[in-house]
Amino acid sequence: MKFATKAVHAGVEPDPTTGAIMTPIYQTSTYVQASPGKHKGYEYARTQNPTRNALQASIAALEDGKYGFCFSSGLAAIDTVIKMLNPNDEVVACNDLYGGTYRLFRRVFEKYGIKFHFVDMSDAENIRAYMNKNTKLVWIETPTNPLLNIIDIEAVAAITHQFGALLGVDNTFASPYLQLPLALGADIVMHSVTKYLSGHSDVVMGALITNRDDLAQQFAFLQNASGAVPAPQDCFLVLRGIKTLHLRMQAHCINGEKITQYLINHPKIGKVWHPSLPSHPNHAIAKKQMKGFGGMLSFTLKDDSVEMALQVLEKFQLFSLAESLGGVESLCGHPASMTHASIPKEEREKAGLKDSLIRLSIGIEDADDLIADLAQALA
Ligand code: P1T
Repeated sequence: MKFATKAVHAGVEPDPTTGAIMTPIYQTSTYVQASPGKHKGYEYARTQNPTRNALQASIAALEDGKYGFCFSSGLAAIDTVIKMLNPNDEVVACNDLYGGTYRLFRRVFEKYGIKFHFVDMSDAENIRAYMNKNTKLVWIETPTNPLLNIIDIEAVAAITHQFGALLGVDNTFASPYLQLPLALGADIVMHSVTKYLSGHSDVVMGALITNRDDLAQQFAFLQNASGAVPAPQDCFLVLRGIKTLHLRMQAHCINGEKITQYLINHPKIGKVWHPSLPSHPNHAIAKKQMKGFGGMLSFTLKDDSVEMALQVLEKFQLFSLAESLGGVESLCGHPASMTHASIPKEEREKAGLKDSLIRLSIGIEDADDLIADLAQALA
């Protein structure tokens, strides 16, 4: 089945009791049993819920995966992956990544004896120096947040597997419409469903997808044992959002490239980070592993001061100044003080994230209106 058909249909069956074409919101905490252990496949809603099952099947299908699991946030999904590890295990992660992921690794899991290395993976070979017999997981975002670095998934998977470790790919910025990490060798795909999958800025949710039976068993165990499950109404909203994922992503990509072109030709702009640019160091890899370049971009001004960046951010009228991304409406943000404030300044700067960086999540509005807003804010 082609992607658009899966987005509309996968995981969703007419409701067996009424024929309702849309999966109902099964707003229940428990299920009645005929006698102890004799039930219709559902015992308790932390363990299973039909609305969640439909969504999990839909997201698994979109990623060309066998199994999908949903969690109450993207971070809860990553938390589940790290909980498979043991003290003294090591993780090699990319050095540019969402601030909350960095905080989870360093401030929550390090104290349980798990060691994290943050590595520039613009060349996949860079990870070799950090791989050893204790390395159990390589964790990447591509494109990365907020610097839009592109990591060669196939190349990283090959090295990861030589060392017997697992590769997890946070596919939030690309969405499964643009990139399918399992097909490129990843063992685990993760999403902040909050973003493109949901698409309408009204849900916080996470997901894990895998083809491996052993990992699926562990995810199911941890989903139930730790209990960070999403609510049925949120699952319904994401099922609804996914039906237009392909159309939204096409619009995000078209607008993303138009805005990039506008910015690179603007006299007040210093540097633009977007994988569509031939000058992007891994443009060729983006072309190889992605179907389009996406709607996220970052830039700095020629006047590279934080004060000027903040002034521009305050001037936007159509772009809303807010954390998050991937919704139909355009957002702007200041990573250093917002989404990435939990990464120490010296770590941010080592990864190339300046305090003057502005990040845009390009929505699906008319590009002319977005450009007019940029023009007036930059003026
Ligand atoms: O917010 P939550 O659903 O828990 O997802 C965390 C997360 C994980 N991975 C990536 C790549 C992300 O971008 C995020 C969340 N990011 C933002 C809120 C943001 O504005 O960047």
